[in-house]
Amino acid sequence: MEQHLITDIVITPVAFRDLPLLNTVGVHETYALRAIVEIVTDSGVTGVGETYGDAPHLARLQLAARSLIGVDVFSIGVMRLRIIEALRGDTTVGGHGMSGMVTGSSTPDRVLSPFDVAALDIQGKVVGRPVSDLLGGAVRSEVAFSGYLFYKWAGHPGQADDAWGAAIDPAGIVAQAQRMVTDFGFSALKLKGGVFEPEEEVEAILALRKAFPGHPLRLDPNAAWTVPTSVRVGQALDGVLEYLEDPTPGLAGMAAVRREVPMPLATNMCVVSFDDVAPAVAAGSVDVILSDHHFWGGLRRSQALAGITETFDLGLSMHSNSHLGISLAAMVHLASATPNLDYACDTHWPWKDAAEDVIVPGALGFENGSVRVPTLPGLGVELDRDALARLHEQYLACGLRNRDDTGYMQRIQPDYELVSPRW
Ligand code: GKR
Ligand code: MG
Repeated sequence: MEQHLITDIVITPVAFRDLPLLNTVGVHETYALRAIVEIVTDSGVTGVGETYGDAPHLARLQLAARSLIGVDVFSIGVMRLRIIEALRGDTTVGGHGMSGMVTGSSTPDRVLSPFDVAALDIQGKVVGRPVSDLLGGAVRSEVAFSGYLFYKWAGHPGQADDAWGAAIDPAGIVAQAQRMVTDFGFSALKLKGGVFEPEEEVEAILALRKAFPGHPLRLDPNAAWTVPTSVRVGQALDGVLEYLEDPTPGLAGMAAVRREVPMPLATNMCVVSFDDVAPAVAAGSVDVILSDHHFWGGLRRSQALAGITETFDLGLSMHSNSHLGISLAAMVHLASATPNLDYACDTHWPWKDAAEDVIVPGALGFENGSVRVPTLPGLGVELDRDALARLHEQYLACGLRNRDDTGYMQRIQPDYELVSPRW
């Protein structure tokens, strides 16, 4: 039996330009950080993965990488055990890549994720099959995504306006949605809320409903509301939302809201690891779990989550953060091979400058809001070494080492306070 033993792992932090997207903890900084993980085997095959680029996470990736040398890339179970062991003495904190919005996810799973993806990329190349086949086979040839709308400023303070311009009221959000639907063809829309008074965000959703009568709509304030506010918003949007995402903090709060609102509740904040699932089911906190292979331990463990949601008759959708093409490829393979993925997946893709990526252009594209599942062996994307070097230089030059939406906001508006729930 031929093995493919890991001989080298290279972790490269990169930065790509980001826009001033507002959320309930602040605003996106001028650059988003990611880490690109390359695994090399003794058979000369290379695989790639992508994850958060925050400094403490990079340190944990390095720790994990050292423990994986000599492991066969077909032994992802062994890789996981090695990573758990390598992180046992780790005392670093933070660096979850989410600016404080999600902190309870499992650290070993978050660290395992890019290695799992890179190992599957290699496995696919070795056997000559796409990653979707290794996950049980694609049940759909294209994966639908939702248009992810953000309140935003016209440009970063001190810089020229960006191409998207400002969106700080219902008219601005509708205009943004129109552009997204025209450019990408999305047939579902999600608004990142928790930024303005809840009533204003209800107005924005109602304006979207009027402008896009056939598009499923979602609203996600990242737990910015108390239980009574969440109930008020949920009832005001009866019949309008496909689901309401993380209106309020915690399993108990979500359960209380869920009893009083008519639409399903979804989460990527109160169920973020396998440990959270049983208490959430027992409390009746959510209807839909938003999976995310970046913190659920990679593609295989995300499939385990899909089995759990099926068992408990929960819905399954997919969360995103600012990301590059390797992550998009991984998301598409996973989604294609997950029969019970019931909703269009989230993606931050439109917010990225199309010219900035670490993969050779052309492998992934949006048509009618969907991405065709790559059919080449592995992930079906190729690392562009010049682009990787450029984005790494950008990382070194930009000076950012952690995602800090709140700190950036406070530099711009010194009286800005982090409050949860805010309304
Ligand atoms: O990019 O500001 C953002 C989002 O708020 C992101 O960080 C969240 O993790 O998209 C995410 C969500 O659905 O909560
Ligand atoms: Mg969310």
